[in-house]
Amino acid sequence: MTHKDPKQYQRDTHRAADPSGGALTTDQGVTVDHTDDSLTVGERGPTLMEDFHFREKLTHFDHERIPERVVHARGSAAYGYFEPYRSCAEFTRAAFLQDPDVRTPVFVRFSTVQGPRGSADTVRDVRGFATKFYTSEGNYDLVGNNFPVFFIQDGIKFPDFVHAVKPEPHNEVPTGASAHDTLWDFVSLQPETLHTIFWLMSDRAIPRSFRMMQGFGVHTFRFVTAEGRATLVKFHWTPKLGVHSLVWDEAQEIQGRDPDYHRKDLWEAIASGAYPEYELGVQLVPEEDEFAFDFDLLDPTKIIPEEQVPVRPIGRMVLNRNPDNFFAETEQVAFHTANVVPGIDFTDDPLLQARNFSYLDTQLIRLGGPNFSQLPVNQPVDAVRTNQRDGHGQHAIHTGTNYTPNSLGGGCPAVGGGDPSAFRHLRTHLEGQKLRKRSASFEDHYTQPALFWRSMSGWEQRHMVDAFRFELGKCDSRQVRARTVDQLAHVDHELATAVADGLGIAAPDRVDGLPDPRPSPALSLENLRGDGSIATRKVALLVGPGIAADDCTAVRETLEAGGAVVEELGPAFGTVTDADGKPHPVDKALSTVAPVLYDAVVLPGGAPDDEPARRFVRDVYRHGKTVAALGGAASVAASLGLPESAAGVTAAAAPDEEFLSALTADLTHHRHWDRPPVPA
Ligand code: HDE
Repeated sequence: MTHKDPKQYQRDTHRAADPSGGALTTDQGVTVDHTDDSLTVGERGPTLMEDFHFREKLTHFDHERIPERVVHARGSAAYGYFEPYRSCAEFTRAAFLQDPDVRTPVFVRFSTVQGPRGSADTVRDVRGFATKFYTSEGNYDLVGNNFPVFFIQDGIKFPDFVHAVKPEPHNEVPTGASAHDTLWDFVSLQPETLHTIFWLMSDRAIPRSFRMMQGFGVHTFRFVTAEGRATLVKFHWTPKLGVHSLVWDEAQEIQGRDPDYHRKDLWEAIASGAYPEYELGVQLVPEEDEFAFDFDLLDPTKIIPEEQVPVRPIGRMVLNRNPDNFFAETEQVAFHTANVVPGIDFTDDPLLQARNFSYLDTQLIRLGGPNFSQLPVNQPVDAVRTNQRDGHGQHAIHTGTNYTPNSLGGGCPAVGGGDPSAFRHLRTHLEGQKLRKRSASFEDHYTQPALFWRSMSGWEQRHMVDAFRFELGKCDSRQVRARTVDQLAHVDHELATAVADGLGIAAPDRVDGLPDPRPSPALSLENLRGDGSIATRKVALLVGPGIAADDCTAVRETLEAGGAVVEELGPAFGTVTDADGKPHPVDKALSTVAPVLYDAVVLPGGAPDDEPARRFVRDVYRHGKTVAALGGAASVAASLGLPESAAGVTAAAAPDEEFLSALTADLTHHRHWDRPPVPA
């Protein structure tokens, strides 16, 4: 088995000199004797131009920033590997999809779309899920999102859409939010946005973790075999831990309590060895079946329901290494949809075609010139031999000729005419008139939003209605609100009426001939629960003076054995005195954390019964999370009015097996929606 990671070896060769044990130098390698005071004339005098260390230090600092990404500016990333389950030679010649014994290094960047680099993680937004595979045949970038569809059908509308969703131009408000007039104005006038808007109003837009969300290539791509046979393909990433979300109220609170919530979650999971894992699946459609669907496979606002074309698992990806330097790696990574390898090709999806232009273009301004592929994170692991030369940031010292054909350089680098590993664009027959016209096959904008809506469970639908009411309620324009409700009425009358009701608008008239699609159960979070493990779930144990230490130990041991992360929260850092008079360690002071940062709370016997503890338990319950109480603490839970019989609430005298397995099962369930409301 070849499990050496060539990307990690390559990174080592680029690492800056180890600062430990060495002296501070200038950029020229000259040792510096003093860096705290500038060179001046007398102690109070002006600074001298000849202070080259001062000038170099300030100049470099002045130039530290580069333009942030125009979209997907806020991101977090990790290295890892991909391995196929078996050879996919039947569908594609792509080298990284052939041998289950070969691991291909990857770099994955997750992101939000709307907000700037410093915006909060848990906003309602699409999440980017971009993967760079460093394959033996060059870099392959699968630049996807956590929704399988996109807001627009043709890339020429991208600047319009992004201008509408970004903060409004006059006052740069709101940051990291779609709840404002310009976005909904655009949506109400451009019904092709609706399907993706439905995903945006669903719980998919507020993931619990990057490790608990799906990823999709969105477009239909092509696989190509060694014989040149093509198959249409859609890519799906599915997390092993299942797909889980936050509650909107919780997501908003986390924006203040811990704006780096997803970034830290990814980092800490990898640092602790709980490596995030995703399965790669494909939906394959033979070329001859391209027109067998009641929508166009080139239309990126449509999914292929999984019940129609099942997802075949083809491999898995594990993220097992945090980057060493955020700027050098996470910020400077440059993805590009046109980075494909032999065996993977494009379709004529007009959004994909536009992306194939835009990603190269954007790197030129963002990374300052044409040599960004020489940056360590972007470098392929196979050899690069081009005739491209010079330009800003050229790091390579090229030798030999720089043109083709040549005889003086022995004809090198050779153009791989006969080389079977060369990339060859799929030969396709095309003819048509030059025109600007959307295909009639792209016209239906209402059936798939209806499909999505109908596929949601009761609680998912309730959350969507709340989300529509919230977002539209933040719009000042009455006509924008009314026009959007009108659009919803073309999808589902009940939904439109419920939203209208929340906005104080009259229920819309019934639209004739509403779409009537069959639901797709694969779309509901109810059916995406993953492997059922409790790994990395965060559980708070509330402790204080007189705590039953044995309860804490029993709960801790059981949950940690399942991979959960348990933190004991006390009145202050240090220790509390337990029921036996012994010091009991506290992991964190309650005042430094918040209930929204945990998946469950457990009250051991003797747990504090004060206002901060009660507020904590009430909030955990209110957000549908697991609550468990032991010994005397069970009466604390009861005194809060939490019904013992409510879903996800467990109380017992002692941490016996029944209690511990009920607690574990409740945690596995993630959230408990069908509960009586929180007592006043
Ligand atoms: Fe992007 N997109 N995009 N996009 N996109 C960028 O590239 C663009 C689209 C996606 O972590 C930019 O390097 C156009 C769909 C991700 O670095 C930019 C169109 C999907 C990322 C750009 C789309 C995506 C980007 C900004 C319509 C899901 C972050 C900085 C034609 C399948 C990658 C950059 C990272 C980033 C253009 C539509 C996903 C400007 C023109 C559809 C995950 O080039």
